[in-house]
Amino acid sequence: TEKPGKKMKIDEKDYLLYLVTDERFQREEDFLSIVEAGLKGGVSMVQLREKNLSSKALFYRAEKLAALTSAYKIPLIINDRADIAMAVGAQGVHLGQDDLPLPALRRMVKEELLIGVSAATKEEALRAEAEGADYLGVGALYPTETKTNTRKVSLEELYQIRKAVKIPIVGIGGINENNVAEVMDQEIQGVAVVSAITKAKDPMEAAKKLKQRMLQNTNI
Ligand code: TZP
Ligand code: MG
Repeated sequence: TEKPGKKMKIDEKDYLLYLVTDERFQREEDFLSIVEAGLKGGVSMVQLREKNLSSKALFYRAEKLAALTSAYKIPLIINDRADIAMAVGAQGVHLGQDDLPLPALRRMVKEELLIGVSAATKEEALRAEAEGADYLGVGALYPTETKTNTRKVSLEELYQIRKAVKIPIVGIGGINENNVAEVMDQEIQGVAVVSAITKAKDPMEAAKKLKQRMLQNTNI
């Protein structure tokens, strides 16, 4: 097992099925057990994304999640909060376009954390890559109830972004078992989902099904 706080080696394959949490959209069941079911079903990376917790509550949530993901040897990314990522020994932090500028954050965290960036245009993608982002989340590819104020990215635009940068890309926004194959057809490294797993009756089966549909895709 990797020691918490030690930078985990991230492989392109780790981006395949990226589970993003959002407690508002989870069934009335223990948060950690849903994530664990996802991990058992083949989730390869996890992001803690909680917008309504105090710093203290978020820290404790992150600490528990870090224990779980490190037991499964799966990278953990914390949305917005590099301080919490460092404090719990997570592997990375994820930034939106309105969060701290990447160069400023990089000066603080050096190479201790991966930095992922959300991008919805080729310009944003190219800038993030030039500034040293480790991966990109690109979307929203489909309508989603999980996030308001999303920007629409078409599959064609996703493909153009894929051609423009070299760093790994995960698609996001309304991805489910019915559309995951056409998303992977854009030659990206993986998909990030919230509701397709966390709102499923059986999160482990949902993760398995997504993975199965992705692996039927000959690009991977
Ligand atoms: N960023 C763009 S769309 C989105 C985020 C966080 C929400 C994705 O959630 P879902 O439930 O997989 O559509
Ligand atoms: Mg953010």
